[in-house]
Amino acid sequence: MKRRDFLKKTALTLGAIAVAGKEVMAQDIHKEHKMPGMVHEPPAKDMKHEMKMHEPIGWADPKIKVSPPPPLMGKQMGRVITPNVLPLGYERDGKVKVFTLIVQPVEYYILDGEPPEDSLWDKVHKAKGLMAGMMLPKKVKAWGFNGSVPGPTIEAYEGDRVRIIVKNELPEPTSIHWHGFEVPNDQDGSGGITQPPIQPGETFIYEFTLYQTGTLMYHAGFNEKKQVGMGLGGLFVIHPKKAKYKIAKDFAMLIQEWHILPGNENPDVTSTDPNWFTFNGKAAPSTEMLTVNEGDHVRIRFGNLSNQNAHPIHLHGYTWKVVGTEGGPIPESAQWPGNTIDVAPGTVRDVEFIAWNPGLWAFHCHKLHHIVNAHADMPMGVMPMGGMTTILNVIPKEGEFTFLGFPPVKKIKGWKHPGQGGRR
Ligand SMILES: [Cu+2]
Repeated sequence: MKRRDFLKKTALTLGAIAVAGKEVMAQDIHKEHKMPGMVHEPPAKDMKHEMKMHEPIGWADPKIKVSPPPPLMGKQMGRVITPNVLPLGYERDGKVKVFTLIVQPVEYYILDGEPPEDSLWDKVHKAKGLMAGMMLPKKVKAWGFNGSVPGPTIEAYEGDRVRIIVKNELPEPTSIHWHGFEVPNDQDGSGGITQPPIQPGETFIYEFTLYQTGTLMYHAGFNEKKQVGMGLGGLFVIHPKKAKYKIAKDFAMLIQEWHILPGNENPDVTSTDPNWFTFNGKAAPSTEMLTVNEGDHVRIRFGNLSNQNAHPIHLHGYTWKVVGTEGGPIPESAQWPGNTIDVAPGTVRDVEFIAWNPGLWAFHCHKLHHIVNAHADMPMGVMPMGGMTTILNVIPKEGEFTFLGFPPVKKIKGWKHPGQGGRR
């Protein structure tokens, strides 16, 4: 026997002895400690349910059939425009406005890929093609309402009695919190504090009267870090009974952030390093532009449901007035001018201005990490516009819009530059 083979054989034999010795010892210990009725017994039947609770829960439970969006999607008062998101209509039960929200798994695209050919986005997106692979469609397995991420925008009037029927089609319990609403305690939707969580397949009905006005939000009120991170949020606009002035275009934008690794469709909800940033669930260039006519009185409402970051939203070419927060309208004497508004998580900011300055105006978060897509290690080249970026398209009163050739900026007759923007 060669020396090498001898050594190999000896090692194997020694190994076998060691293993056998271990087995003997283990058996002894086992015998010594075995007592009837302890851990050695198979689990009793009534423990089965408890065991099941510890099984990993996925994005969707195949046993739960996901409902199609209710027919009320898209039918609404139609006063607020939520780009990329449909509004939610209501039915009436006497004086009560009845809304339906189905909380469910939603598979959708944060980024649709290249903008449609010859679309305005296609024309503006000059840097496209310079970074191969950055415009690949990005699919995400999110959670949403009525097939939509974020959920549909709900609109109602001050004084309305609303009933919101919430059906849970998630693979785990949930509840819906009415963020900033002054409602009776049992309607707050804090799962585990003000109500038992809504179990998968179950329905819960909220009903309350709206005493406030302004931009509010709704979001998951149970297992929030995960469920809000999975996308469960939406906007709720309460109009005053009587508006003081007319708004031509009233936009609403829900701000969200995500961590979704390249090649992965599942958001990492434990991450504190988001890499996808969305306006109404979409990253540029899949964000719908905000189109207005020159001279329009424009309002834009921002609500932030990000897990982590405040987003300083900036508009080119304009000075706006901040006219509202999550607490409702700001008295005129306390409104303040600006062109960048920091929207912290959980807060709302409403801004207004007159669209006096025609053209295509970049409109984006000013944390520049938040305005590109597909964050990954890669050689730096020209990174096309992405993330929390959109465009305010102010169509001039005279002359046709031509890309890079629109009429020179002119002032509306009688316009005094306020330096403070907003309404005159
Ligand atoms: Cu940002």
